[in-house]
Amino acid sequence: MRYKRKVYAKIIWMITALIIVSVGGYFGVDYLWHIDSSSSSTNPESSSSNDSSSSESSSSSSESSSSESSSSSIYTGLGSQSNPLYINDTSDDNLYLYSQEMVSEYGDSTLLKYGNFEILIDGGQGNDANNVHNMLESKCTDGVLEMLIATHGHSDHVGGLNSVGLSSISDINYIIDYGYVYSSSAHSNYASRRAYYVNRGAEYHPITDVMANDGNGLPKYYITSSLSIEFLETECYTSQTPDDPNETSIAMLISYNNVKYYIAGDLTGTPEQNIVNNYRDSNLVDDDDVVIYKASHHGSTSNSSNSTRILSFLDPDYCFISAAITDPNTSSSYTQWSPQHPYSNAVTFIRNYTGNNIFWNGTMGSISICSDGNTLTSINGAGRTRNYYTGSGLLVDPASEKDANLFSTVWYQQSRLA
Ligand SMILES: [Ca+2]
Ligand SMILES: [Zn+2]
Repeated sequence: MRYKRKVYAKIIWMITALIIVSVGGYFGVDYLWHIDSSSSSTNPESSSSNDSSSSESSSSSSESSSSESSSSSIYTGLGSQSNPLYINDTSDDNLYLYSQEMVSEYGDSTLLKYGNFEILIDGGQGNDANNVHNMLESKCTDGVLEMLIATHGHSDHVGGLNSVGLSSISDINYIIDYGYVYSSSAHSNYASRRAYYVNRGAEYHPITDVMANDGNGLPKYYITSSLSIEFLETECYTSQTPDDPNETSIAMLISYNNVKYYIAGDLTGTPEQNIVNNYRDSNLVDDDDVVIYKASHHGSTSNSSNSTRILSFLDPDYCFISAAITDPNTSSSYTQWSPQHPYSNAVTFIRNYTGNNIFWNGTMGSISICSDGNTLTSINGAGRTRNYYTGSGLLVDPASEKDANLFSTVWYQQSRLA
């Protein structure tokens, strides 16, 4: 009797389930399609028809994501000079660069913003993820990051590109990175975020594909006809896990008319030399350009970073440095003088070109640089959030140094002139 009742119950349950599945399935097709299209990443055209040749589907994914999200960027083209990616949808023609203050010894996270077009280059260490999140939430207000670039696999560059750092970002249009697998939790966390955004429609290109110029990513994207980002051939990009990830750092030049930004992660001397050789006869930089140089490798000279070869080629007018300041009273193994970044000799090399126009987010806090395409119009700090003390133990007021160049800071007087 009990057995029979069980069988009846089973049969009734199976019939009920069948009805639910078939009715749900009927509506489910429509329902799922709406999820896809409203998530602003999957192209409804290519998913519902068979016209998806790879180039068509990849190009339309960025268009669909932008057109469906009311406040996001307006895309018109594919990134060539005559058909640039973006029409500025604001009246603000300034290009802003933000270098996020780092709390974890060293690290690097830079955001460029033109209208609603944002490019994030690296995300600092995992401990800086919340700071990176705050920067993105306040600057990338449409929640769509047009371009994410991860220069190399080290944790002080990809650690903050995790679910915390990117939590305000709903979609990314282009992801360009080092492309190899690096054995660390920072890399794994970043790779899973990358997969998440690719699944939502991001167009992803490892730098080796970009430089092969075979249609899988462009070596030079025009954002507008006068604003571009060019990936530089260092001859050190690789798809294999490298011995020295620093050497594989993606190097790039962002050009806004005659204002040029050189940003190259932790690049070392050999690829710097290769850049000089490869672009010596080009018009990559001209004499009358205003050149803003991000000190490579947090202002280190290990493995000949920030060599006079690259500096004499670029002839920078301004330099910014990303590394955390260290309290002189700390007992940290990362001591307050050398090897505190920036190194003395790197600063000396760079100063030969920039004069006193060297700015460090360790003393200034997060740095904002504004350009109108002709000149650098302002450079300011938000004021550091880390405490720094004089040798006699007095707190140095962050506000007193937020706009100061490196040479006029207490840190420089104490650690480099003492
Ligand atoms: Ca945006
Ligand atoms: Zn680094």
